[in-house]
Amino acid sequence: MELVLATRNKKKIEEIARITSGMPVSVLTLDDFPLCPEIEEDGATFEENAVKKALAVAKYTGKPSLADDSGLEVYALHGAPGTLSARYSGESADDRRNVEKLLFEMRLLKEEERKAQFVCYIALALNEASVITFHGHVEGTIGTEPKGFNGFGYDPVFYPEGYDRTFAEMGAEEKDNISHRGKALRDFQRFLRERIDL
Ligand code: ITT
Repeated sequence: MELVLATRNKKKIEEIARITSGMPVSVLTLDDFPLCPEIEEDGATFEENAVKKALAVAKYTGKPSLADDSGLEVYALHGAPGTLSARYSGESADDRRNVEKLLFEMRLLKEEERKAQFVCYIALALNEASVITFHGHVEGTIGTEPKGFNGFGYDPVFYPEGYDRTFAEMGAEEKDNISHRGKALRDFQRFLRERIDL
């Protein structure tokens, strides 16, 4: 089955390609469709945004599409940065600025107030009208300074529950085994095995 990944985030593409490498799918990206228009992520939830991206790309390409909408929710910040995770620090947001802003917003919080979760929604649009979603999450704690250089986004400050290393201090396989994205994609894999005649 050919699948177009409805994302322009290179790090996500790396993770999705890695986790789906044993599955019977061949992955195309938006680089294969350079004129595909930008999709505005204006949904109130991760699920809405993932569905919107997958349907738009399936419609444009005429092929099944897989979208990922994900982010970090800090409970003491009422779920922020949430669906705004990629753009948390504003117009010129990048991973470093987003982490800096997060640490600043959390500077007065004690250890027990630093709980958070990573959430990932994967939407599979089989065509422009039919879509299925899968999701995964992982609980953890936000550190007080960045640690490690692997991964992307908020990985350097996220300590998954039960570990004393951040996601950015872990190898790819170790993160995939416990991450929100790994869980959602393994759910997607079970669906493929059970429901689609490959
Ligand atoms: P696309 O919409 O093109 O897929 P994006 O980066 O804009 O790319 P999102 O709107 O889903 O994607 O935002 C996801 C953000 O959440 C991402 O930029 C990171 O800041 C954060 N994030 C999601 N998964 C993460 C992970 O595994 N590790 C660290 N940060 C993550």
